[in-house]
Amino acid sequence: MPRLLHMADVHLGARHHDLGAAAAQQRERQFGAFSRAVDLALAERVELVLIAGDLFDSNAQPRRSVERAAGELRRLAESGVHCVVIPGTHDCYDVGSIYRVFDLPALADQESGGDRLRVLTPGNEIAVYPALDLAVGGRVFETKRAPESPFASLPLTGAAEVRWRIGLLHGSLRVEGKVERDDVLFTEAEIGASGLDYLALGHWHSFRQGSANGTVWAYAGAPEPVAVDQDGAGQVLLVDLEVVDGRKRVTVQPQTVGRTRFRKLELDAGQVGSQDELVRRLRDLADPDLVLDVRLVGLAAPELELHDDEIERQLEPAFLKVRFRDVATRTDPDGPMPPPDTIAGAFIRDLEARIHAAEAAGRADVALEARESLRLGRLLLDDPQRVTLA
Ligand SMILES: [Mn+2]
Repeated sequence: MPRLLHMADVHLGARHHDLGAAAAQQRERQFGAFSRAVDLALAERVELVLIAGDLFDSNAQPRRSVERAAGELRRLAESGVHCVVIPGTHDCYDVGSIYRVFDLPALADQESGGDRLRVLTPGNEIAVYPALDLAVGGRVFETKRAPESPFASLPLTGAAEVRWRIGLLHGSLRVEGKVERDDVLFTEAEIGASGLDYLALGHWHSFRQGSANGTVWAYAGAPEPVAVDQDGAGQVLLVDLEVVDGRKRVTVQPQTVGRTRFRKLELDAGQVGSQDELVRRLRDLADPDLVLDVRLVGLAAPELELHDDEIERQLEPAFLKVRFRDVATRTDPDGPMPPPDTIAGAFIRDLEARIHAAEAAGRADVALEARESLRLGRLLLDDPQRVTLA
């Protein structure tokens, strides 16, 4: 019974403008996950690999990058593993498509004459594998934005006399109230009416699985997060097609190939004495694959002075990414509340009103800033020597 490996959204060659010097490193991490996905396909002896769009982050990639990706795909071809690639939205099949500029099957599969690697293109949207009793069908548009649902004329629905019918698409499943518009959009009802055994999807970067009227569908998600907030990424899928007691059964097993890990940490501000001490404690968790998200909560001593940006900069070399947010409440400075007709009293009332208004309006960022202003202002008014506004 056929075993498939389904991956999507590898986004090779992503620019990562936001990562600065770490951009090249993140591109290597993505390539590494792609390479481990190929390792997994070989180790698990899959018959067919499906790449459901956005293998490349854009259609403009240097030749050496395309050749390097083809080198990984060649490892599959040389081991007799078939592979079907469908263009996505980032690497869409427009006039300048990477799949028009480069002959990926020729680059990856010279030995067997380009037969083991197939790239679906308009009018060439079916790959049939008689030995596996299986066919793969997709829908490829010549524009990033599709003029219609891919199911409007998806091949395979009724075609090809094979046991296993597999769909391969890049686009969004419509979800009421959540996903109602996108470049390529289809509905669960369309999946349910397709008659497919399995629908391999790409576009969403987190793993997600479901079924509709007997068709099992899944988004593999990105093998390595493309951005450091994609904590549902990091996997590829092993898909087993079996017949058990005369009935078809499709089993999807997510397998981790990504290295990026995510950890959310809440620290009690009451346990933190100083910024230096805090940075030392967090440095103990040093891990170059970890995206660490720290929130300081609870009640902090009024004199605890923390600079979020500086803390992030100090910890940066020890982690893949660090986010630090101080949302702790400061205890009031000692002493009685100043009367309302003093500058301190008027200041406090004004800031407290702003905090309440911001919270009522759901503006957590504004409320946080006002709370910090209140804290610093109270310290300044209480003892100007304790705060330096450098
Ligand atoms: Mn994508």
